[in-house]
Order: sequence, then C-alpha cells, then structure tokens
Amino acid sequence: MIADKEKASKDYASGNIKVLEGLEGVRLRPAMYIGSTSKTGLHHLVWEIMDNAVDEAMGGYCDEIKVSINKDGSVTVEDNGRGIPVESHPIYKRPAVEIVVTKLHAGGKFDKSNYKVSGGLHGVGISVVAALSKLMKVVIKKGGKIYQQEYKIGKPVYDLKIVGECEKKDTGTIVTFWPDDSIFSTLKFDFSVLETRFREIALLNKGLKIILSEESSGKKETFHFEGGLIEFVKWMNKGKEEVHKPIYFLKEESGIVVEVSIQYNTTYQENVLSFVNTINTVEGGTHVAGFKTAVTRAINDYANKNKLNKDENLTGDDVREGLTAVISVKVPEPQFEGQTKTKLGNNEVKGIVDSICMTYLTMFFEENPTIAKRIVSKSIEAQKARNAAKKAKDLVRRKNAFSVGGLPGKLADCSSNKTEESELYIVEGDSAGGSAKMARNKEYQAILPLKGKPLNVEKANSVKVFSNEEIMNIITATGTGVGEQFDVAKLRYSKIIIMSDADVDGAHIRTLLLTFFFRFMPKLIENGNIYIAVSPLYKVRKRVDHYVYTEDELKKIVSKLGGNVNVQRFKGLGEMNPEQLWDTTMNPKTRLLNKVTIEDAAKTNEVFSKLMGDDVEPRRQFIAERAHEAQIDI
Ligand code: TTJ
Repeated sequence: MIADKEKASKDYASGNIKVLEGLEGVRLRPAMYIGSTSKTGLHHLVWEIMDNAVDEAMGGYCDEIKVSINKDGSVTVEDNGRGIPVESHPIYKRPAVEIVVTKLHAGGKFDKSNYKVSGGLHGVGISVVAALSKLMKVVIKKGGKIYQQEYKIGKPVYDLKIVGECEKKDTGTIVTFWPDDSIFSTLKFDFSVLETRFREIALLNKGLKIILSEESSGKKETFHFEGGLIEFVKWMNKGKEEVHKPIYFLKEESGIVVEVSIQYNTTYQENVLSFVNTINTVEGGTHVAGFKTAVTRAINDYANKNKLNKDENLTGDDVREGLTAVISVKVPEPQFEGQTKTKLGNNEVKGIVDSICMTYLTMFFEENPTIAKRIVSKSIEAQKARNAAKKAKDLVRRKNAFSVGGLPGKLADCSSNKTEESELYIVEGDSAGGSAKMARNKEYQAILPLKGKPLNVEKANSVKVFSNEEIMNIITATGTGVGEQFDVAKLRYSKIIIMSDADVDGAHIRTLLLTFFFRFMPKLIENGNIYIAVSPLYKVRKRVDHYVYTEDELKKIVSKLGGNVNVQRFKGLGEMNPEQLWDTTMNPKTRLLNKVTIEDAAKTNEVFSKLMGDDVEPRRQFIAERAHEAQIDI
C-alpha cells in the first residue's frame, strides 16, 4: 500500500509537504534505502535504529543498549543516552524529534557537531524506518520528563506529549516499531542474525553493554566485553592453537583513531577483519592496506636486522599465514567505495594506519624477541611452502598440457564456448552427477561431479591444496587460475552453480566449496558468478506433480490440495530421475538459483572458520541448525 499523496497533504501542514514527498519515495522504492524488502531489508531496520544508539555510545554518552523482539512482532531499542532533543526546531518550528523521525536524511545525527564519528553506511536515518513501519513509538526521557510521540507510516499520530515524570538523571531514548506487512515479504526477526551483529558491535566498543532478548522464546543474551578487540581476536582463534598472547594498541593521529589487535595461530589461513566506525569493511580499503604494509615491513625489518632470513624478503602472503587480526578505525568522514560500499576510500588513512602500526610493532618486537622470532620463523615456513607449491603448480600445469584441452577427465563440458551463456554445475556425488549429465542441456551446461567432501582449504597448506585432485579439477574447469595468475578474462562459464543435497552433508559441502571460492577466487563471488542451486525437498502428487522446496510450503500445499495426496521425499539429488532433476533444479525457466554475495561468503567463512576446532559435534550441530541460512536472498 502506497501513501495517497492527496490525502497525505491534507493531513499535513503545508510547510511539511517536501518532507512527505521524501518519505513517499521511501515507500515507493524501499530497496533503494534498505537494500531489499526481504529478510535482509527487514533486519536493516534494526541496524538503522541501533546505529543511532551506538553513535550515542561512541560519543561517550551511553553505556547500555537493550533490544527486544516483542511477541507482537515489533522491536524495541532502548539506550541510556542523552535522549533525542525535544525542543522546537528553529526553522520547522516543530519538536526536533518530530523532524528527526519525519524528515528524510535528518537521521539521528541531528546536530552533527555533537558527533565525532558515526556509522556512515547504514545512516539513512530513523525516518526511513518510520516510513516503512505501520506504527512507530518514540519515548524520550530527558530533564525529568517522559515525552512520547507515535507515527504511522512516518506521519505523526499526535503532537509530542509529556506522559510522565522520571528522575532527572534517568535519560534515554526508547524506539519501538512495527514493520509494515504491505512492504516486507517476511516480518520475522531472526535472533541469531541480531546476536551476531550485536556481539560484533559490543566487541568493537569495549565497555558497551548490549542486552538482546526475545519475548516469545524467553531467550536473552548480554554482550559486554571489557577487553574489546583483544577478546575479539581470542574469540576468532577459539579452538586453534595460538602462537602468542594478543598484541594490542590504540592510537589517535590527526583525528583518526586506530585500534588493532593481532594474534597468530598455527593454521595457514589469514583472518583479518576490518571495521570503520564499527561497520565491517568486507572489501577492505586504505586502512587494511596501511596495516598490511606495516606488518610486512616490520617483520622483514626485524628478520633482516637479526639475520634470521637468508632468503629473499618475505612477501605479504608469507607474513600473513596464520595471522588473525582485527583493525578498527574511527574516521570522521568515511568514504565508502566498492561494489557493496564496504571498502574504505579515504587516502589519508593509509599512511596514518601504516605509521602507527609500524611504530608499535617495531617496538613490540624489540621488547618481545621470543614472540618476534616465532612469527619470523612461521613466515619463513610459509615462504618455503610457497616455493614448494609453485613447483607443484608448475608440475600440474605441465601434466595438464598432455590431457585433452587441459580439462579434467571427469568434466562433461558443454559444446558452447561462449562464456556468457555457459554454466558449470558442480554436483555432489557421482550418482547425482550421472543424472545431471543425462538431464542437462549439452549446448550450454557442463557438469563436474565431486567425489565425497571437498578439501577444507582452511585447514590445508598450499602444497596440499594444489595437489588435491578435486580442487585442481575445479580450478582447471573454471579456467581462471588462482592467486597472482587469476585472470577473470579466462573464465569459461558465467554461472558456476553448486548443486548439493538438501541435508546436513550437502550444507557442509556447500560451505566447503564457498570457502574455497572465497579464499581462492573471491573475484568470481564479487562479480556474481557463483550460485547455489535450490533443489526440492518433496514431490507432492495429486493428478499433477508439485515440487516443494520447504517444510512450510509442504504443509500449505497438502492442506490446499485437501489431503489424500502422495508425498515423496527426496533424500538426495541422486533420488531424482534426470527428468525430475531437469524440471526442478536445472531448467533455467523453472529452477531456483541463489546468487552468492561476498558478504554471504565472508559470513559463511567467518562462522565456519570459527568452528574449525577439532570438536566435530558442535560443528555438525551448528551446520544442521543453520543449513537453511546457506540459502540466501535472491
Ligand atoms: C543529539 O544531540 C544532542 C543530544 O542528543 C543527541 C541524540 O540524538 N542522542 C540520541 C539519539 N541518543 N539516542 C538516540 C537514539 C536512540 C535510539 C534507540 C534510537 C534513535 C533513533 C536515536
């Protein structure tokens, strides 16, 4: 339902018409403001409100934020900050809070000078949330009074009023909103999604307490970390063997705050998370570049000065094997770039981060020679492995030169050689692979069956990765190569589709493959070349066949068809005959494909690598619980 312009303008004082048009725009094109109207967009509403409270915390005016998912489907965010201003706005002559909620882009940053830094990514403002909510209630405790105002789809229901009194020292803002069901395709808030982000916010803002609760289930979690980033890297390294206690430093230079925590573990993977004003910069940027330069130089300087390295200089990749780090910078006016606007562009930040990290690390290595030597010798190990892997890769390449067209024997290639129309299905198991080969359209669909579980590249060093047959098959089939040799122009298929069973093992295989692409061919994910095929769980037959993709859908369709139906459960892809496989999962006209985004992959990788401890059970359980999450917004 879109707000009726004529009616709206009658409801409103003429001076506010411009404001109204702004919010109508939000309802006409919600995706422009919150990304989508599905699950991601719905949660964006919470991030938006939360950002305002976190800004207040970053300014040092608030130390506790409570968020509750209420029984009636609304969400309440409450902080103990100063409270949104209530005095009359000098131009609009309305209470400031009303302008903040009803005027597009006014946001929570009512008076910019009050804020040193603020989240620049989500910052579309509370007005966008108000516009997309059938009801919003704002309560402000300030100066011993309790103020309240409500809004329907962004329009005030009544003037700001005083509803009670409180102690002068009790200040804060309480916002409750009921998302509009005519805008969103789902209204269900996911506890685990909120939990993940809130833990991250709490880890990045030491001392800030965030309490999340869900009324319907009674679940409640408190996130509060006095150790901040130190606890963050410890948590990332959980279940892994650590090389030393975390290194930590916090410095400010030219108004830019740089906070870093570093802890090496004994694995081969690099895990560097970066944030700008608590926003996760998935694509990195100048702060990450500055950090990497400094780490490489500081380690090489130490190694050379102490004559620890007889070979050529260590590369960035060498010194980052097994490196876990969190870099959090606060930048007054961040410029975000990149495909998903998660790459910091500010040039001045690179030099500042570089010099702060270089100074601190040099000092730390001088003072902690045992740790420094351990890190250097780990990097030298990596250097040796890199040289060995290069030989192994060369060998594989020479071997490939003798096979047909250099392609893996197991690949059933398509006849087209036009990348833009060609698709590669990576299929779990030889039997499903066989059906897929029969089902496919030979013209543009290629099939690569996988034997068993793909190698977990998180746990293997590069020699092992490049001598693994299945991994090499994927690399040669896609055509791009990896590492420095990666060349997207050589990509042989525009869609690479992961097709695995809709069960726990299938989810695991999907995760392993995503991890591989994320680590070795991230460009393909960024370019939108990687997809997940969604296959049906059931076939329901009553005269005609219906394919059903979720349990919910099954209930609905069975009751719609009036019971008396024949339900066949597909335990795996292998149980479908080629015709069924074509109809449900491979025919471009009817199939359901989920495009994998770099954020999905990063998230999958993040939770996944965290679960890489040697305990199998929690991992199985986790994957079983989240199996559905691997199926992402389309
Ligand atoms: C603005 O500058 C003067 C003092 O108050 C500042 C302000 O806006 N503070 C503020 C806003 N604190 N908390 C909020 C806030 C909290 C929640 C939960 C939701 C929103 C939209 C704002």
